[in-house]
Amino acid sequence: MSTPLLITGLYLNPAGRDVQLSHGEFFVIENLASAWTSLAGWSVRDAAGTRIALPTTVSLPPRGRARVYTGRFGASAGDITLMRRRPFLNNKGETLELLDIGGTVRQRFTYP
Ligand SMILES: [Ca+2]
Repeated sequence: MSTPLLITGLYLNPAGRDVQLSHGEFFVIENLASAWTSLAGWSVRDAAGTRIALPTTVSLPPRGRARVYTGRFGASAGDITLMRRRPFLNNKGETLELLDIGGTVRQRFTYP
């Protein structure tokens, strides 16, 4: 299925706390479209079934990408933070689903 947004990377287990400032776990999301794409209404779901909404106020530029940090602390400019206090990406491996506004699974990304 064609999708404007795609998960292209998972960084599951950084050294230290997984929700620490600027060095925590994250996934990478890319906008494949030639227009800006809003993340509003999109969500991700991990293998344990935890579903997390992406920020409603963020759009990615054409062909743009961003790191989506689990943590609640600030990251570098252009990165996204989910503001969660606890990590959710399984350190031993993870399958992350990307769901669109209608709740349809558009992608399953497994690492490793
Ligand atoms: Ca983790």
